Amino acid sequence: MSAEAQQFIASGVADAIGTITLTSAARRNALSHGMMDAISTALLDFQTQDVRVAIIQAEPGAKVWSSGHDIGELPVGGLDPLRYADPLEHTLRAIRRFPGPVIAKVSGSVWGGAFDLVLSCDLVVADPSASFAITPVNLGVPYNTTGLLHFMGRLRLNVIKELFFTAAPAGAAQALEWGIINWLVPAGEIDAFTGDLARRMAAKAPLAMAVIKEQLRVLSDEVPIAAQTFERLQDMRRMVYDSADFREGIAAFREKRAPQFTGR
Ligand code: LCV
Repeated sequence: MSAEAQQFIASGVADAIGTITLTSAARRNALSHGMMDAISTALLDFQTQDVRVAIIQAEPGAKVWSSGHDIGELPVGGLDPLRYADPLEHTLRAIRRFPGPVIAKVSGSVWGGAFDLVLSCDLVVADPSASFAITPVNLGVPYNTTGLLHFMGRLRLNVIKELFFTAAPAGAAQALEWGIINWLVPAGEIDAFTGDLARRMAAKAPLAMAVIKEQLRVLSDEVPIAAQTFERLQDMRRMVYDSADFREGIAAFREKRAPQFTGR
């Protein structure tokens, strides 16, 4: 792993199971371009080492699993903040296309784009300290349509709307009830539980597993919409990311104050 990547993650392989640990605690594991590139590269490296199952985790005892997209790297002033080529979107695609199960092992709080990353993993195992918040309305960000599809592929519409419209963290028990997580496990048992789950899947037929995962991705991600509809939605998103409210949301975070949104 490059010295650059080591600023953001640690990774290792044992018994055909690859583990990526987010280690940028000082910035609450914000999903910076550097961290996203490191995760995408680690997933590619796993494929050269016959890794069958991957686990993405924070460091033991982390209070924040990830604080989401690095707000300082969100482009302000006429550029789509969540465009297709954004490193975070590239990493989400890398997770969804990894030819084997990717498990998100979650302790601590998950924010914004990190929630999308967790839902892009195939399974989620969490301990009682976990919480999940999706936050575009805190910043005035026009979430991307592909990202909304990620949520629709996992959660009920009324739950998605409550999560997006309140930006309130869902605690671990609520996350289990809403289907955000597969398993809620005591903190002292989550490592053993997740390792056992990974080993059981790693022992199964990898070719069948990889093809079934890709079939499910295509069936859930590749939803056709009319070109005109997509362009209309993009125009609506452009109105949002060109708005004074978006600039205010970013400025308020930077100045550590509450935003004052005006609807313009
Ligand atoms: C840059 C950060 C971040 C960060 N970026 O520690 O979903 S969308 O559409 O909204 C999408 C665009 C997205 O994902 O947006 C990001 C959404 N994330 C958030 O809204 C969470 C922002 N962070 C926080 O609310 C707090 O940092 C939490 C509650 C996560 C942790 O609070 P805590 O008091 O433990 P600090 O806030 O003191 O953060 C420590 C340092 O990390 C920076 C933060 O600015 C601070 O840096 P300084 O010491 O230089 O002030 N930081 C945290 N999150 N997403 N930088």
